[in-house]
Amino acid sequence: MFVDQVKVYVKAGDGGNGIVAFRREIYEPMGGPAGGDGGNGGDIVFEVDEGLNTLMDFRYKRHFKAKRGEHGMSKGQHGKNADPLVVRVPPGTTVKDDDTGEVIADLVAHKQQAIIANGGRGGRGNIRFATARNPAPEISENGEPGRERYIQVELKLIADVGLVGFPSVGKSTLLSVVSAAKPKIADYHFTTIAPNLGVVETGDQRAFVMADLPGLIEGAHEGIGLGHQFLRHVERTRIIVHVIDMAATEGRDPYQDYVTINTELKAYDLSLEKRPQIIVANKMDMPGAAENLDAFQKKVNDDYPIFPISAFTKDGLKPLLFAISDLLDSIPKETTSIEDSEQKHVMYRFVGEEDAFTVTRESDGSFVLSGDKIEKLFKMTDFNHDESVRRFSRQLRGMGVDDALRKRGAKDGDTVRLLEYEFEFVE
Ligand SMILES: Nc1nc2c(ncn2[C@@H]2O[C@H](COP(=O)(O)OP(=O)(O)OP(=O)(O)O)[C@@H](O)[C@H]2O)c(=O)[nH]1
Ligand SMILES: [Mg+2]
Repeated sequence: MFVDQVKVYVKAGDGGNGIVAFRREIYEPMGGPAGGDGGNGGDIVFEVDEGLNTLMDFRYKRHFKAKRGEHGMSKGQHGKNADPLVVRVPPGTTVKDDDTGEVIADLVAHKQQAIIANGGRGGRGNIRFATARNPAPEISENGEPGRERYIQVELKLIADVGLVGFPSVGKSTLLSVVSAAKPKIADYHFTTIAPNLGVVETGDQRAFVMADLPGLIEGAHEGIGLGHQFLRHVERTRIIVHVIDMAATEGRDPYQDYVTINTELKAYDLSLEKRPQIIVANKMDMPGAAENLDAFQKKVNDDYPIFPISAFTKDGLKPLLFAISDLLDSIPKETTSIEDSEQKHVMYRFVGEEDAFTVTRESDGSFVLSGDKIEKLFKMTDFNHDESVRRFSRQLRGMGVDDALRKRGAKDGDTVRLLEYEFEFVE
């Protein structure tokens, strides 16, 4: 599977609940309030790890949940905040909200972090509700729910390795057998007309991105054939894998092919001569290929390693992939430092107002309340204490919920639903 975009579910931790508690001392049988606040829920944080270069880790895990904050305790003790859940992503990862398409984070530099979903605030304990008029309140808040959302994680794949060579030497065939990419393969020239990318797994936790490029021919640097516009892709790859038809299927001399392609690369951009190169002697399953390889090895005087393979029978692939991975490991990547990228944190922003509440009416005559703000208030209310419940009613009245219900025709005794709970409308 070729992963460059995945839909992921994240849920930040809920805040811990605040509690109602009172001091109990020998000389003060009903002491002051002593219920502590809940701890904050854990954030979901994405952090760049330059050691990664694909989104493969998301293939198996697409749900991420952070821990909730600890509940408050008696004697005014606060619950502990939960640690953030840190998810590692490769540089170049973009995160978007799946519903709105809003870009939440653009992660480029090693160690750069972004909060993808904020943990809920801890609920307040009853100490915090004490006033001169109400010194012993029986009110506490539940923790705020952590943010949950679906996100699109995207990675623009940049090829580490570019496959170059004459048309029909087997570049697309090679890509198709080492990755999940499905490029078109055929025995006529210029089958490939646009680069194909594939993620290659070596089987030892390493992976790299391979690009199959359109075939090059003599004069490519001057625009002959299709190659020219794609030579710029070669420019950006860290390694050139030079594929040669060692069976000389089309009657050309393999060594001459090799020289011609290298001349084209150099004519396009001098620096390509210094780009690390690995030579792939393909089509070794064909008669004559072994003799041609002998002759090739005698003539060639660059010290690039040569790997005899058959993309067709899949012989010789493993050593080739390991050699490519080892070579990639030895070449430093161009990376962006945190100092370069403006800020360490890209914080998520709320777009627009929270949807406060809406009233709908069901066929059985009951009224249904829904909306982010009202649902959050509800979840943060501790219904074990009358005072908390009264506070909730006041908050609803403040938001205009009672008026809205009345406008929709609600009368004393009617049923009002919110989430999975039912209340009675009281005038
Ligand atoms: N016998 C044999 N045939 C191969 C091998 N690899 C590729 N071929 C055949 O060679 C032909 C060309 O293969 P492609 O993979 O399309 O070649 P390409 O280099 O991508 O060609 P362009 O896209 O035109 O540049 C196809 O008919 C393949 O089946 C091999 O290892 N052995
Ligand atoms: Mg091809």
